[in-house]
Amino acid sequence: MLPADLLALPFFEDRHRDYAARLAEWAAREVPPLVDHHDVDGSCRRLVAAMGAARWLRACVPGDQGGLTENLDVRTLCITRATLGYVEGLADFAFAMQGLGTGVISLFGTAAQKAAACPPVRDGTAIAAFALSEPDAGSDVAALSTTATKVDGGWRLDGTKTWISNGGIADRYVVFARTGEAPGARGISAFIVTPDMPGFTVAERIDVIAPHPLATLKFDDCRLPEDALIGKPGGGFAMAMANLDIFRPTVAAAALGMGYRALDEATRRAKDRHMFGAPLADLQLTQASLADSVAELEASALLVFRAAWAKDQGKPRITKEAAIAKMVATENAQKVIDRAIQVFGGLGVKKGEKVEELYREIRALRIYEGATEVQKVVIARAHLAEAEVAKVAG
Ligand code: COS
Repeated sequence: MLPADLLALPFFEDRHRDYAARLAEWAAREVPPLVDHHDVDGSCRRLVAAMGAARWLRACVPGDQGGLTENLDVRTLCITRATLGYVEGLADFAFAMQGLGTGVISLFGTAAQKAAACPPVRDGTAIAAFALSEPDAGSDVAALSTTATKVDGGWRLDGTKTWISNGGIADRYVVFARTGEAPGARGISAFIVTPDMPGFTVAERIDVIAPHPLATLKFDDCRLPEDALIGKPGGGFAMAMANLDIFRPTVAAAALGMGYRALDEATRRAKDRHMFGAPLADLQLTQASLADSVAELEASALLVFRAAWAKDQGKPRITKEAAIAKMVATENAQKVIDRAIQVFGGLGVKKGEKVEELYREIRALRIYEGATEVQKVVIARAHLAEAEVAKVAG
C-alpha cells in the first residue's frame, strides 16, 4: 500500500520494493481473518504465529539468528509497520513488539542469550515484550525505581512496571531496573525475565480505547539467574535508547500506514457520496481536506524513510532524525484520520467503521515510545548541541 512513487525513491533498493509488494498482498489476504477485537490475546497469538510461519518476523532479528539482513534493516521494519498498520493495528502491534522486545538482546546480548531469544521470536513461537515504563517513570526513564539487587547465584528484582505491551501473553520480557552503579540514567541495567520466574506476577490487565494486550507487572523478590543480565551493569539506559532509536521511526511508519488508510477511505467516500447534486469530491472544502492530508502524509513519509535510511547507512545515532519522524508522522496521522472522519460525517463515528477504528488506534502512537513532548526535548537538545559544535568550529 505504500505509494509506488515513494518506493521508487533512492531511499529504497529493489529488495524493498519486492518485499513491500509481497507483504501488502499477504497482509490484505491473511490478516483480517485472524483478528477478533474482542479477543486481543488470541488475535495477537494467531498473528505472531502466522507472521512467523510466513517468515515476515525474520525482519525482527539479525542475520546471525536467521534474520533477513545482517543488522536490523530499519527501512524493512518501517515498510512492514506501514503495510500492517494500513490493514490492521493489532497486526502492526504484534509485529512491532517482536522487534522492540528482542532488540536489546540482539544488539547487546551474549551469543547464548541471542540463541535462546531470537529464533523463537523469528519463527513466531514466542512472544516478546519490553518493560521500561513504571507508574512514576514513563517519559523520565532515568527516574525508574524498580530495583535489581545482586544476590548469591543471581539477581533479586523488586518493583512495578506498567503499560507493558504484550504484558500477560509474552514468553520473555526485557526488564529495566536500577542497579545503582550511579544515580539516574547511569545506574540502570537490563534483564531477561520469563513469566515462570518466582515472584513475577501480572498484576492488572489494562483496557484501553483501542484494545491491545497491555498489563501492569509486579516483581516481588523475583529471582533471576546470573545470566539474566544483558550487557554491562549500568548500561541499561543507553541500551534502551539505542533500541528506541531503531524502533521510533517504525512507530512513525505505523502512523503513516494508518494515515494512508484513512486517506484512501476518505477519498473513496468523497467520490461515492453525493451531496448538493454532485460527489463530495467536487466540493472545494473536501478537496482542501484531501490536499492537506496528501501533503502531510508525503511529508511524513520522507521523514520516516530519511531516518530509516540514515540508520541503514550505518549512522551510529539517529536520535534526532528518529524523534522528528516520530513526532511529525504521528501528529500528522492523527489529523489525517480526524479529517477522514469529517468526510464520512456521522458514519465516521459509527462503531465498526474503519475510520472510527483508526481514530482510536492512532491516539496511543503520539504517546508510546516517547510522547511528542519528549521528542521535542530530544530534537531541541540535538539542535542546541549541533549549534554549539558549529560555534566552536567557526
Ligand atoms: N543512544 C545511545 N545512548 C544514548 C541515547 C541514544 N539514543 N540517548 C541517550 N543516551 C545516553 C547518553 O549519551 C547519556 O550517556 P552518558 O551519561 O554516558 O553521557 C545517557 O544515555 C543519558 O542520556 P540523557 O542525559 O539524554 O538522559 P535523560 O534522562 O536526560 O533523557 C529523555 C531524557 C527524555 C530523552 C529520555 O528519558 C527519553 O527518551 N524518554 C522517553 C522514553 C520513552 O520512550 N518512554 C516510553 C517507554 S517505551 S514504550
